[in-house]
Amino acid sequence: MKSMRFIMLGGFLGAGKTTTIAALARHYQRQGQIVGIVTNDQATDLVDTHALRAQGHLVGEVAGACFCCNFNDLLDTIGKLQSAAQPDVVLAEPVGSCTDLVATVVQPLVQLHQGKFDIAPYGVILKPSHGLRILKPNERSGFSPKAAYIFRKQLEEADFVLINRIDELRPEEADELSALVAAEFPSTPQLRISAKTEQGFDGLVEFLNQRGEFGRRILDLDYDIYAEGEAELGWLNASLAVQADQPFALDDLLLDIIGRLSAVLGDLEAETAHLKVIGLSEQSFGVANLVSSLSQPELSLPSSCRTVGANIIVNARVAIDPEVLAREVRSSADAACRACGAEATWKTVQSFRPGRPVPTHRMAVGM
Ligand SMILES: Nc1nc2c(ncn2[C@@H]2O[C@H](COP(=O)(O)OP(=O)(O)OP(=O)(O)O)[C@@H](O)[C@H]2O)c(=O)[nH]1
Ligand SMILES: [Mg+2]
Repeated sequence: MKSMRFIMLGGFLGAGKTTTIAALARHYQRQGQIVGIVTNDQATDLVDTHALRAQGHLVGEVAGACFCCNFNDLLDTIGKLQSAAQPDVVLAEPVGSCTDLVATVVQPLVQLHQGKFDIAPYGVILKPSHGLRILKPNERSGFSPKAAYIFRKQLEEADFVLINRIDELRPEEADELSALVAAEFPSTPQLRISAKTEQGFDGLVEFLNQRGEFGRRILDLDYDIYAEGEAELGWLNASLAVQADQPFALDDLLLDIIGRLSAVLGDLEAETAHLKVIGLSEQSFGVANLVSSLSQPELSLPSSCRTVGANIIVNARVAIDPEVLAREVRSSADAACRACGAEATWKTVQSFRPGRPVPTHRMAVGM
Protein backbone atom coordinates (compact mmCIF):
# COMPACT_ATOMS: atom_id res chain seq x y z
CA MET A 1 0.00 0.00 0.00
CA LYS A 2 1.39 3.43 -0.93
CA SER A 3 2.11 5.78 1.95
CA MET A 4 -0.10 8.78 2.58
CA ARG A 5 1.37 12.28 2.60
CA PHE A 6 0.75 13.72 6.08
CA ILE A 7 0.88 17.50 6.33
CA MET A 8 0.29 19.01 9.75
CA LEU A 9 0.23 22.80 10.17
CA GLY A 10 0.43 24.21 13.67
CA GLY A 11 0.28 27.69 15.12
CA PHE A 12 -1.44 29.68 17.81
CA LEU A 13 -5.21 30.12 18.10
CA GLY A 14 -6.48 32.23 15.21
CA ALA A 15 -3.14 32.18 13.34
CA GLY A 16 -4.73 31.11 10.04
CA LYS A 17 -4.38 27.30 10.10
CA THR A 18 -7.85 26.48 8.75
CA THR A 19 -7.65 29.19 6.07
CA THR A 20 -4.24 27.89 4.95
CA ILE A 21 -5.38 24.26 5.00
CA ALA A 22 -8.49 25.05 2.92
CA ALA A 23 -6.32 26.85 0.35
CA LEU A 24 -3.78 23.98 0.26
CA ALA A 25 -6.62 21.46 -0.14
CA ARG A 26 -7.89 23.38 -3.17
CA HIS A 27 -4.35 23.48 -4.57
CA TYR A 28 -3.80 19.71 -4.27
CA GLN A 29 -7.29 19.00 -5.63
CA ARG A 30 -6.56 21.14 -8.69
CA GLN A 31 -3.53 18.89 -9.22
CA GLY A 32 -5.82 15.85 -9.25
CA GLN A 33 -4.98 14.63 -5.76
CA ILE A 34 -7.54 13.35 -3.26
CA VAL A 35 -7.37 15.32 -0.02
CA GLY A 36 -8.65 14.52 3.46
CA ILE A 37 -8.58 16.99 6.34
CA VAL A 38 -8.52 16.24 10.08
CA THR A 39 -9.69 18.92 12.50
CA ASN A 40 -9.21 18.81 16.25
CA ASP A 41 -10.63 20.37 19.38
CA GLN A 42 -11.01 19.91 23.12
CA ALA A 43 -14.80 19.62 22.70
CA THR A 44 -17.49 18.90 20.09
CA ASP A 45 -19.25 21.44 17.80
CA LEU A 46 -16.32 22.78 15.78
CA VAL A 47 -16.69 25.83 13.57
CA ASP A 48 -13.69 24.62 11.52
CA THR A 49 -15.21 21.23 10.67
CA HIS A 50 -18.48 22.80 9.55
CA ALA A 51 -16.72 25.56 7.60
CA LEU A 52 -14.44 23.12 5.76
CA ARG A 53 -17.27 20.68 5.02
CA ALA A 54 -19.47 23.53 3.78
CA GLN A 55 -16.64 24.37 1.35
CA GLY A 56 -16.91 20.83 -0.02
CA HIS A 57 -13.92 19.21 1.70
CA LEU A 58 -13.71 15.70 3.10
CA VAL A 59 -13.20 16.23 6.84
CA GLY A 60 -12.69 13.90 9.77
CA GLU A 61 -12.82 15.28 13.29
CA VAL A 62 -10.96 14.42 16.49
CA ALA A 63 -13.09 16.07 19.18
CA GLY A 64 -12.77 15.88 22.94
CA ALA A 65 -8.99 16.11 23.33
CA CYS A 66 -5.96 17.21 21.33
CA PHE A 67 -4.24 14.91 18.79
CA CYS A 68 -1.41 14.19 21.24
CA CYS A 69 -3.74 13.05 24.04
CA ASN A 70 -6.08 11.29 21.63
CA PHE A 71 -3.53 9.76 19.26
CA ASN A 72 -5.57 6.60 18.67
CA ASP A 73 -8.56 8.71 17.65
CA LEU A 74 -6.35 10.55 15.17
CA LEU A 75 -5.32 7.21 13.65
CA ASP A 76 -8.95 5.98 13.56
CA THR A 77 -10.06 9.21 11.90
CA ILE A 78 -7.35 8.97 9.26
CA GLY A 79 -8.35 5.30 8.79
CA LYS A 80 -11.97 6.33 8.16
CA LEU A 81 -10.89 8.93 5.60
CA GLN A 82 -8.80 6.23 3.96
CA SER A 83 -11.72 3.80 3.77
CA ALA A 84 -14.03 6.53 2.44
CA ALA A 85 -11.79 8.09 -0.22
CA GLN A 86 -8.18 6.81 -0.12
CA PRO A 87 -6.67 10.32 0.10
CA ASP A 88 -3.24 11.00 -1.36
CA VAL A 89 -2.79 13.82 1.14
CA VAL A 90 -4.05 14.28 4.69
CA LEU A 91 -3.94 17.83 6.08
CA ALA A 92 -4.13 17.95 9.88
CA GLU A 93 -4.91 20.96 12.05
CA PRO A 94 -3.97 20.57 15.72
CA VAL A 95 -5.51 22.66 18.52
CA GLY A 96 -3.97 26.14 18.52
CA SER A 97 -2.98 26.00 22.19
CA CYS A 98 -1.04 22.73 21.71
CA THR A 99 2.68 22.23 21.47
CA ASP A 100 5.13 19.29 21.65
CA LEU A 101 3.42 17.97 18.52
CA VAL A 102 6.63 16.64 16.99
CA ALA A 103 7.31 14.34 19.96
CA THR A 104 3.68 13.31 20.50
CA VAL A 105 2.18 13.16 17.00
CA VAL A 106 4.78 13.28 14.22
CA GLN A 107 7.31 10.90 15.77
CA PRO A 108 4.70 8.33 16.92
CA LEU A 109 3.41 8.28 13.31
CA VAL A 110 6.96 7.73 12.06
CA GLN A 111 8.13 5.26 14.69
CA LEU A 112 4.99 3.23 15.40
CA HIS A 113 3.50 3.18 11.90
CA GLN A 114 6.57 2.85 9.72
CA GLY A 115 5.99 3.28 6.02
CA LYS A 116 2.32 4.20 6.34
CA PHE A 117 2.89 7.95 6.49
CA ASP A 118 5.07 10.13 4.31
CA ILE A 119 5.66 13.06 6.66
CA ALA A 120 5.92 16.60 5.26
CA PRO A 121 7.98 19.35 6.91
CA TYR A 122 6.15 20.64 9.98
CA GLY A 123 5.14 24.27 9.48
CA VAL A 124 3.98 26.60 12.24
CA ILE A 125 1.97 29.67 11.32
CA LEU A 126 2.90 32.87 13.13
CA LYS A 127 0.02 35.10 14.14
CA PRO A 128 1.21 38.69 13.71
CA SER A 129 -1.26 40.28 16.16
CA HIS A 130 0.03 38.27 19.11
CA GLY A 131 3.45 37.47 17.62
CA LEU A 132 4.59 41.08 17.72
CA ARG A 133 3.36 41.56 21.27
CA ILE A 134 4.76 38.25 22.59
CA LEU A 135 8.15 38.23 20.87
CA LYS A 136 8.95 41.91 21.31
CA PRO A 137 10.65 42.74 24.63
CA ASN A 138 8.68 44.98 26.98
CA GLU A 139 5.38 44.65 25.12
CA ARG A 140 2.21 43.66 26.97
CA SER A 141 1.10 40.53 25.16
CA GLY A 142 -2.41 40.39 26.57
CA PHE A 143 -1.59 36.86 27.72
CA SER A 144 0.36 35.65 30.74
CA PRO A 145 4.02 34.55 30.47
CA LYS A 146 2.86 30.91 30.62
CA ALA A 147 0.65 31.30 27.55
CA ALA A 148 3.52 33.17 25.86
CA TYR A 149 5.73 30.15 26.71
CA ILE A 150 3.41 27.92 24.64
CA PHE A 151 3.51 30.42 21.75
CA ARG A 152 7.33 30.31 21.72
CA LYS A 153 7.53 26.51 22.09
CA GLN A 154 5.21 26.13 19.10
CA LEU A 155 7.71 28.09 16.99
CA GLU A 156 10.71 26.23 18.44
CA GLU A 157 9.62 22.80 17.16
CA ALA A 158 8.77 24.04 13.66
CA ASP A 159 10.73 22.91 10.60
CA PHE A 160 9.68 26.26 9.13
CA VAL A 161 7.72 29.27 10.26
CA LEU A 162 5.05 30.89 8.13
CA ILE A 163 4.61 34.62 8.66
CA ASN A 164 0.93 34.99 7.77
CA ARG A 165 -1.36 37.92 6.86
CA ILE A 166 1.19 39.67 4.64
CA ASP A 167 -1.78 41.07 2.71
CA GLU A 168 -2.35 43.48 5.60
CA LEU A 169 1.14 43.82 7.12
CA ARG A 170 3.29 46.75 6.11
CA PRO A 171 6.67 45.51 4.73
CA GLU A 172 8.49 46.91 7.79
CA GLU A 173 6.11 45.04 10.11
CA ALA A 174 6.78 41.76 8.27
CA ASP A 175 10.52 42.49 8.48
CA GLU A 176 10.25 43.17 12.20
CA LEU A 177 8.40 39.88 12.77
CA SER A 178 10.98 38.00 10.69
CA ALA A 179 13.80 39.55 12.72
CA LEU A 180 12.12 38.67 16.05
CA VAL A 181 11.63 35.05 14.95
CA ALA A 182 15.19 34.84 13.56
CA ALA A 183 16.64 36.24 16.80
CA GLU A 184 15.11 33.36 18.80
CA PHE A 185 15.19 30.61 16.16
CA PRO A 186 18.08 31.48 13.85
CA SER A 187 18.22 28.12 12.07
CA THR A 188 14.51 27.96 11.23
CA PRO A 189 13.57 28.85 7.65
CA GLN A 190 10.79 31.39 7.25
CA LEU A 191 8.22 31.91 4.53
CA ARG A 192 5.77 34.78 4.15
CA ILE A 193 2.22 34.07 3.07
CA SER A 194 -1.28 35.38 3.02
CA ALA A 195 -3.68 32.52 3.65
CA LYS A 196 -6.43 34.87 2.53
CA THR A 197 -5.06 35.90 -0.87
CA GLU A 198 -2.78 32.83 -1.31
CA GLN A 199 0.20 35.13 -1.85
CA GLY A 200 3.37 33.11 -1.26
CA PHE A 201 1.64 29.75 -1.78
CA ASP A 202 3.96 28.63 -4.59
CA GLY A 203 6.83 28.82 -2.11
CA LEU A 204 4.78 27.08 0.57
CA VAL A 205 3.85 24.18 -1.71
CA GLU A 206 7.46 23.86 -2.86
CA PHE A 207 8.68 23.80 0.76
CA LEU A 208 6.08 21.22 1.75
CA ASN A 209 7.02 18.99 -1.21
CA GLN A 210 10.51 18.42 0.18
CA ARG A 211 11.54 15.01 1.45
CA GLY A 212 14.18 14.70 4.14
CA GLU A 213 15.03 15.19 7.76
CA PHE A 214 11.84 16.80 9.02
CA GLY A 215 9.65 16.52 12.10
CA ARG A 216 12.59 15.84 14.42
CA ARG A 217 12.86 18.94 16.59
CA ILE A 218 11.95 17.39 19.91
CA LEU A 219 11.26 20.03 22.54
CA ASP A 220 12.60 20.29 26.01
CA LEU A 221 9.22 21.18 27.51
CA ASP A 222 8.01 21.91 31.03
CA TYR A 223 4.58 20.27 31.12
CA ASP A 224 3.61 22.18 34.28
CA ILE A 225 4.06 25.56 32.60
CA TYR A 226 2.41 24.22 29.42
CA ALA A 227 -0.62 22.92 31.35
CA GLU A 228 -0.97 26.10 33.41
CA GLY A 229 -0.62 28.29 30.30
CA GLU A 230 -3.33 26.35 28.48
CA ALA A 231 -5.61 26.38 31.52
CA GLU A 232 -5.55 30.17 31.61
CA LEU A 233 -7.79 30.16 28.57
CA GLY A 234 -11.55 29.97 28.85
CA TRP A 235 -12.83 27.60 26.17
CA LEU A 236 -16.39 27.62 24.88
CA ASN A 237 -18.19 25.66 22.16
CA ALA A 238 -21.92 26.34 21.84
CA SER A 239 -24.70 25.76 19.33
CA LEU A 240 -28.09 27.39 18.88
CA ALA A 241 -30.96 27.46 16.42
CA VAL A 242 -32.22 30.86 15.27
CA GLN A 243 -35.71 31.39 13.90
CA ALA A 244 -37.53 34.53 12.72
CA ASP A 245 -40.85 35.42 11.07
CA GLN A 246 -39.21 37.76 8.58
CA PRO A 247 -35.96 37.08 6.66
CA PHE A 248 -32.81 38.54 8.24
CA ALA A 249 -29.27 38.99 6.84
CA LEU A 250 -27.28 36.07 8.23
CA ASP A 251 -23.92 37.85 7.85
CA ASP A 252 -25.18 40.85 9.84
CA LEU A 253 -26.25 38.53 12.65
CA LEU A 254 -22.85 36.75 12.73
CA LEU A 255 -20.95 40.04 12.79
CA ASP A 256 -23.27 41.45 15.44
CA ILE A 257 -22.65 38.44 17.72
CA ILE A 258 -18.87 38.86 17.37
CA GLY A 259 -19.10 42.66 17.69
CA ARG A 260 -21.13 42.55 20.90
CA LEU A 261 -18.81 39.92 22.40
CA SER A 262 -15.74 41.88 21.37
CA ALA A 263 -17.10 44.99 23.13
CA VAL A 264 -17.96 43.21 26.38
CA LEU A 265 -14.64 41.28 26.48
CA GLY A 266 -12.88 44.61 25.93
CA ASP A 267 -14.73 46.07 28.91
CA LEU A 268 -13.69 43.04 30.97
CA GLU A 269 -10.06 43.45 29.77
CA ALA A 270 -10.04 39.83 28.66
CA GLU A 271 -7.65 39.03 25.80
CA THR A 272 -9.25 37.16 22.90
CA ALA A 273 -7.21 34.41 21.26
CA HIS A 274 -9.95 33.59 18.74
CA LEU A 275 -13.72 34.07 18.57
CA LYS A 276 -15.40 32.39 15.64
CA VAL A 277 -19.01 31.84 14.70
CA ILE A 278 -20.53 29.97 11.77
CA GLY A 279 -24.11 30.34 10.57
CA LEU A 280 -25.57 27.55 8.46
CA SER A 281 -28.85 28.11 6.62
CA GLU A 282 -30.48 25.92 3.98
CA GLN A 283 -29.05 28.07 1.18
CA SER A 284 -25.62 29.09 2.41
CA PHE A 285 -23.14 29.50 5.27
CA GLY A 286 -21.06 32.34 6.68
CA VAL A 287 -18.21 32.70 9.20
CA ALA A 288 -17.24 35.72 11.33
CA ASN A 289 -14.12 36.02 13.51
CA LEU A 290 -12.14 38.11 15.95
CA VAL A 291 -8.47 37.25 16.45
CA SER A 292 -7.34 39.61 19.20
CA SER A 293 -8.50 42.40 21.49
CA LEU A 294 -6.82 44.94 19.19
CA SER A 295 -8.42 43.58 15.99
CA GLN A 296 -11.76 44.31 14.38
CA PRO A 297 -14.51 41.69 13.94
CA GLU A 298 -14.44 40.39 10.37
CA LEU A 299 -16.60 38.34 8.08
CA SER A 300 -14.10 35.80 6.77
CA LEU A 301 -16.59 33.79 4.70
CA PRO A 302 -19.75 35.70 3.78
CA SER A 303 -23.01 33.84 3.21
CA SER A 304 -24.60 36.82 1.42
CA CYS A 305 -27.97 35.32 2.26
CA ARG A 306 -31.22 36.37 3.91
CA THR A 307 -32.99 33.62 5.76
CA VAL A 308 -35.69 32.98 8.37
CA GLY A 309 -33.69 30.23 10.07
CA ALA A 310 -30.10 29.17 10.73
CA ASN A 311 -28.01 26.97 12.96
CA ILE A 312 -25.22 28.86 14.68
CA ILE A 313 -22.08 27.49 16.30
CA VAL A 314 -19.86 29.68 18.48
CA ASN A 315 -16.26 28.74 19.41
CA ALA A 316 -14.50 31.13 21.79
CA ARG A 317 -10.98 30.97 23.25
CA VAL A 318 -10.41 33.88 25.60
CA ALA A 319 -8.24 34.56 28.66
CA ILE A 320 -11.20 34.67 31.04
CA ASP A 321 -13.17 32.52 33.48
CA PRO A 322 -15.12 30.04 31.31
CA GLU A 323 -18.34 30.63 33.26
CA VAL A 324 -18.14 34.36 32.59
CA LEU A 325 -17.40 33.56 28.94
CA ALA A 326 -20.49 31.34 28.70
CA ARG A 327 -22.66 34.03 30.27
CA GLU A 328 -21.37 36.73 27.90
CA VAL A 329 -21.64 34.54 24.80
CA ARG A 330 -25.26 33.74 25.63
CA SER A 331 -26.24 37.31 26.33
CA SER A 332 -24.42 38.68 23.23
CA ALA A 333 -25.97 36.09 20.92
CA ASP A 334 -29.44 36.51 22.46
CA ALA A 335 -29.23 40.30 22.05
CA ALA A 336 -27.97 40.02 18.45
CA CYS A 337 -30.84 37.63 17.61
CA ARG A 338 -33.42 39.97 19.15
CA ALA A 339 -31.94 42.90 17.18
CA CYS A 340 -32.64 41.12 13.89
CA GLY A 341 -36.12 40.01 14.96
CA ALA A 342 -35.14 36.39 15.60
CA GLU A 343 -35.42 34.05 18.55
CA ALA A 344 -32.55 31.87 19.77
CA THR A 345 -32.98 28.32 21.06
CA TRP A 346 -29.80 27.13 22.75
CA LYS A 347 -28.86 23.51 22.05
CA THR A 348 -25.46 23.00 23.70
CA VAL A 349 -23.07 25.14 25.73
CA GLN A 350 -19.73 23.58 26.76
CA SER A 351 -17.36 25.87 28.64
CA PHE A 352 -14.25 24.86 30.54
CA ARG A 353 -10.53 25.33 30.99
CA PRO A 354 -8.42 22.83 28.99
CA GLY A 355 -7.19 19.99 31.19
CA ARG A 356 -3.55 19.01 31.64
CA PRO A 357 -2.15 17.45 28.45
CA VAL A 358 -1.27 13.78 28.94
CA PRO A 359 0.08 12.49 25.61
CA THR A 360 -0.71 8.94 24.50
CA HIS A 361 2.92 8.61 23.33
CA ARG A 362 5.93 10.83 23.72
CA MET A 363 9.06 10.05 21.72
CA ALA A 364 12.07 11.67 23.36
CA VAL A 365 14.32 10.88 20.37
CA GLY A 366 13.44 11.69 16.78
CA MET A 367 13.93 9.22 13.91
N1 LIG B 1 -6.26 39.37 6.28
C1 LIG B 1 -6.00 38.11 6.51
N2 LIG B 1 -6.77 37.41 7.33
C2 LIG B 1 -6.46 36.11 7.53
C3 LIG B 1 -5.37 35.48 6.92
N3 LIG B 1 -5.31 34.20 7.36
C4 LIG B 1 -6.34 34.04 8.20
N4 LIG B 1 -7.04 35.18 8.31
C5 LIG B 1 -8.22 35.42 9.13
O1 LIG B 1 -7.87 35.13 10.47
C6 LIG B 1 -8.96 34.52 11.14
C7 LIG B 1 -8.52 33.21 11.74
O2 LIG B 1 -8.18 32.32 10.69
P1 LIG B 1 -8.31 30.73 10.88
O3 LIG B 1 -7.80 30.12 9.62
O4 LIG B 1 -9.66 30.39 11.33
O5 LIG B 1 -7.26 30.53 12.07
P2 LIG B 1 -6.94 29.16 12.86
O6 LIG B 1 -5.49 29.15 13.11
O7 LIG B 1 -7.48 28.00 12.11
O8 LIG B 1 -7.73 29.39 14.21
P3 LIG B 1 -8.07 28.27 15.35
O9 LIG B 1 -8.54 27.04 14.67
O10 LIG B 1 -9.13 28.88 16.19
O11 LIG B 1 -6.80 28.09 16.12
C8 LIG B 1 -10.09 34.42 10.10
O12 LIG B 1 -10.89 35.55 10.23
C9 LIG B 1 -9.34 34.46 8.79
O13 LIG B 1 -10.10 34.97 7.72
C10 LIG B 1 -4.57 36.25 6.03
O14 LIG B 1 -3.59 35.82 5.44
N5 LIG B 1 -4.94 37.56 5.88
MG1 LIG C 1 -8.80 26.55 12.77
